[in-house]
Amino acid sequence: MKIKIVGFVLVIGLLVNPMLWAAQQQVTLKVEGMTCGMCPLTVKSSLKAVKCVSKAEISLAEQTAKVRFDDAQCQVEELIEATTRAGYPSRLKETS
Ligand SMILES: [Cu+2]
Repeated sequence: MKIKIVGFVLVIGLLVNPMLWAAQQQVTLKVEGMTCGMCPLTVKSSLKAVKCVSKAEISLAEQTAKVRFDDAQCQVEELIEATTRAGYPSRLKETS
């Protein structure tokens, strides 16, 4: 009986709290055109400006951007668009 109640409360909690539905996803983008130490900062801020992004780690050496975002709020295409608009065209390298 007690377990049933706990289960019921959990289900209601899931239904009323959309935050629990949010799915974090991490992708690696291959970013082109980064040539100096300032470039990764520009790429990072362009990604952070996208509302669904919670974390962006840019590697100048590897020419990549590891991005954590909420895929309930936006798609990878928006991330690619953001870096491209900032002057650094990117494409999806891997999903994890
Ligand atoms: Cu630069």
